[in-house]
Amino acid sequence: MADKKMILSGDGAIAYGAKACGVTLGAGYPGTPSTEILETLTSIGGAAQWSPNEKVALEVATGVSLGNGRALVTMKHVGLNVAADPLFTLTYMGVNGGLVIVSADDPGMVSSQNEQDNRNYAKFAQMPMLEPSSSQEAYDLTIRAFELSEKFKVPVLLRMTTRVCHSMGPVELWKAPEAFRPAPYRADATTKVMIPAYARRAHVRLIQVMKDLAAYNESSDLHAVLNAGSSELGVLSSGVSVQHVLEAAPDASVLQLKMTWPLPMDAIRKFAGGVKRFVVVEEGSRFLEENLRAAGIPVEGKEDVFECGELSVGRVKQLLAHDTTPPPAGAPGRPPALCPGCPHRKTFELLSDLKLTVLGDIGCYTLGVLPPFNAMDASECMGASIGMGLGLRRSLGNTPEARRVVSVIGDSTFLHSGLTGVVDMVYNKPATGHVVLLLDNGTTAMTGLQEHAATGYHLDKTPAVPIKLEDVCRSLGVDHVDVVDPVGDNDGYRALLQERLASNDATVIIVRRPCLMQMKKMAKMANHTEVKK
Ligand SMILES: Cc1ncc(C[n+]2csc(CCOP(=O)(O)OP(=O)(O)O)c2C)c(N)n1
Repeated sequence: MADKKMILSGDGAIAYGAKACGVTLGAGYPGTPSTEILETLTSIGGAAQWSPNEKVALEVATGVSLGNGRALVTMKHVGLNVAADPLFTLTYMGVNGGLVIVSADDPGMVSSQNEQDNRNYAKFAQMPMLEPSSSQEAYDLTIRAFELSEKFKVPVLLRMTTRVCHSMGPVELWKAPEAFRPAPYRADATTKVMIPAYARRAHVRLIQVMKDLAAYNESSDLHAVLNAGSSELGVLSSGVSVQHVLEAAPDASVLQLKMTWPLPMDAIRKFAGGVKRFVVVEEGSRFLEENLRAAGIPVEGKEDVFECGELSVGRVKQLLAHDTTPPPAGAPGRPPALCPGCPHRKTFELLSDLKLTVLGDIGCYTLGVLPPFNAMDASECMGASIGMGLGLRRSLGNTPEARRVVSVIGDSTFLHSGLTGVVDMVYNKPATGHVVLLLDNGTTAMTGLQEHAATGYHLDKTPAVPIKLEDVCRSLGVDHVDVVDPVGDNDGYRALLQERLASNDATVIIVRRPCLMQMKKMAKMANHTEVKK
């Protein structure tokens, strides 16, 4: 019986599911399309925090689970690359309290620098994976993920994609069956300290656990024939693609997988044997197709063009017909741009005017690559601007070109993964030194104005001790740490940048001016507090 019915996004449904499980802590780092999960969790009274990056979030979650608490970890797909180091050993260690990792993938790159398919992480790191196709399933499978995690003592990957994260749908909020009661902490170094002697045993255990999970999946309700249509065409699918298939091929038999690793190979083989034509419809890489082939199940796959971008009803029709005609070009959209009045504009006007070589990073300021600025030479992943700048200076040697190289990074990105770049700048200083522009707008603007460790607030807006960026840089031994206001003292900014570029020193210029959108949000918050008083 449903406790309550609500219209929720997939992200919202995960938060409600975690709350229903009595989650001890949700930890994560913002990233589209995952950000709303923890924002919702905190808004409904769950404990949640922004960690400085995804690796730390997963490590904190590991500690929660060690202490028999339940932990939810959220991130966008590329965040799992950052968290991969603890992840690949966490699966060996196993969990005490349930630990669920949400990877929100972005096929089609609505807001990402690549469209990597994180289903491959489940196989690579050896952990079960669940894939909801709707908000209701996001809620149900979050609860199921905690259950599975505790039953099999492994972390569970809850793999989402943009459409499921952001689409709204009705959700029956049933109560998780067992109220969660944390048990007292008991240390067990033999399963939790991964020295080689213990890790070898743990690996053997993990292989058995994955076999047990495959057997569980075979006989569970986590796969179902949704539309026992004709035996002419049978389609295997998961996630949002299931919805597209039901609409694109209403006469087909459709086998939906909710647990997509380890796979229920016997059930799939049986389904495939009962239809004349057996096709896999999957967004992204050929994860299902290749694993089915490896298990000796003959299957029809897709043309290369369908490895890129999102699927849709129209594209699924094309995929099934092996039709690779590109869709007609839509009306040209308005290109994204820095907001009017954005303080980053002053920096990119300057960089463009001085014709500098700019190694950029990930944030609103990546838009400095576009007209009218055209002021960015490379941008790779969060934190990479500093290392790339140092490497380019090395490559260019003691030349005038080397002196033109600047790294540009935002405040949230700096705390996420820029700090170690500064350590390298001090430790392995290039012959011409280096200049880092740290654009401090007091927020994580790109993903919707989230707090971070230097803003002075937690995720739930309670006050926090702010990390002082200038103190951090000075403590690392940077030769010059300057703070400038790009709007109030634009001439001083230009003169300072030119002076530092001419030196052989290691420099961080903190370019400090609040994001206008953040100022609006803070004003609203202040008014709200006034009214409440
Ligand atoms: C590993 C990883 N995690 C999260 C993201 C999502 N993301 C893109 S930019 C960004 C931070 C932007 O904040 P900041 O550096 O302060 O720049 P701003 O947008 O405020 O100018 C985040 C969290 C990402 N691209 N990669």
